[in-house]
Amino acid sequence: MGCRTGFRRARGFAALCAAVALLPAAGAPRAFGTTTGDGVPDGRGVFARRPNVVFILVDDLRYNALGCTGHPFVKTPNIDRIAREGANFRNAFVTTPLCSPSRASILTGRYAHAHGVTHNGDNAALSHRLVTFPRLLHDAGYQTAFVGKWHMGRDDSPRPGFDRWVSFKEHGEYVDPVITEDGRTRAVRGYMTDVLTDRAVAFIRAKRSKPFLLYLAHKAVHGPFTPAERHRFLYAEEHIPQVPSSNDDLAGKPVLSRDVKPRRRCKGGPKGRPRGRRRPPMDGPLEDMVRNQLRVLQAVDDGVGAVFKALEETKQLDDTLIVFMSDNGFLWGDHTLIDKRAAYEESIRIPLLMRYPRFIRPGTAVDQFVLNIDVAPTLCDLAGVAVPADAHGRSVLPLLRGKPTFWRQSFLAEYAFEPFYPQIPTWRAVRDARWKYIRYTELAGMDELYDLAADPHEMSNLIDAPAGRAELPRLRAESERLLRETQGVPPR
Ligand SMILES: [Ca+2]
Repeated sequence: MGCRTGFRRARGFAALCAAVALLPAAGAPRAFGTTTGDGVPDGRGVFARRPNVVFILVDDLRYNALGCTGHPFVKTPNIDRIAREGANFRNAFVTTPLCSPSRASILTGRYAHAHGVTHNGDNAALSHRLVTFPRLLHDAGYQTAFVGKWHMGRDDSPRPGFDRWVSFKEHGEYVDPVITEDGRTRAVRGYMTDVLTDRAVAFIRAKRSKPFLLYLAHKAVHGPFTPAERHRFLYAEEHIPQVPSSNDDLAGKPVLSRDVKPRRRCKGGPKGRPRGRRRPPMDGPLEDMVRNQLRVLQAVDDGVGAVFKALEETKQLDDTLIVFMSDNGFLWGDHTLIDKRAAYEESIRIPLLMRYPRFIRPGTAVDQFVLNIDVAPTLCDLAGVAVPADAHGRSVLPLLRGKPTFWRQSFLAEYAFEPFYPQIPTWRAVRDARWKYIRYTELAGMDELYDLAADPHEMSNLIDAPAGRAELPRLRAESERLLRETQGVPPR
């Protein structure tokens, strides 16, 4: 099937999603529910003081690009401190590996097929209507600030629920950016990550009588990658290792073998040159791009250090939950791809760290599946705000308490086709501890099934193998169950 037909169908999918989404989500915030429904106190009985929240989001950082998540040479001591003194969620995933849909899922706790932000196009109007956790915390008495990249629409005007708003249009610029700050738009001198960190630190240091929520969403580490001047030559001598699946011959991936004029595909693996790039900073050998992304990350780590310092100097550190996560992973030549969007592990898997010593023991490792849709329920729960009844995610507080609890054993992920990226069609995937089934919903005969226990790098498609055929009915049923449970459109 050609991409034109896929696009028409994808638009239909998006329209259905939008129709579903607007019913429960539009309009005024919902009435609060009572609790997570799993016997966990909603916070009001647990904490004498409601914690402050510093939520730090980075863009396009794959899960293993930090010191604390196993990178061989990168130095991220400040980000690592969050994990060392808090929790590292070692199986964290996004429900859609794409910027805008994932951000809306983080903010609402809902799937893209329900909140309606299914693509990276202009979702400005819809994003004004989302019932977000900052909005709920603001209504419950939190002082709130948004600092950074909203990435849902070109409109940089304040979204509901924020007392302070510092943002910019679309992706912004790394050097001397134009920012909109409490209604005033102007160019500022400096490096974007540092500019945002300065605003974040000033908000932390402000005197106040209420708890606060700081939502700090960096432009970093999105391409094209322009490091801060001080990091320009960092890691110059380090060897960039090839990813394990860079030599995938794509024999079991007919989707990736189609001739659709890919824009972001690295033919020949990391040693090759990516084709079809439009912007000069994204040109060059793959190793240089990876190195430059790590250099861009370094300013984020500096910024996390500045946040720690501000919290310590104002004696708020242990009264503050710090969260660090990415909106999606990133494929650095995995299966010959450079991008996110695909259903493979490095695209859907993210780093997720939390520090809050009043609740989380230092060095906690969480191995259950935790998703981007769990962020909003968790932060509501911790702040003593009841979790909205229509959230699909769940508070992770039971996992952090370390007590046996019922938790999801599988999850659904999804992606809706975007015409500028024709290589990846619309898909829906279900993953459990061992298996992943990827259904390309607009294409016949191209589905994929992987045994992640035997084949963690997703090299061997078992969709037609006896072992795969034995698992397929169960995985299809699980996918449909999860879709129904989250008010999705059942498959044809
Ligand atoms: Ca992203």
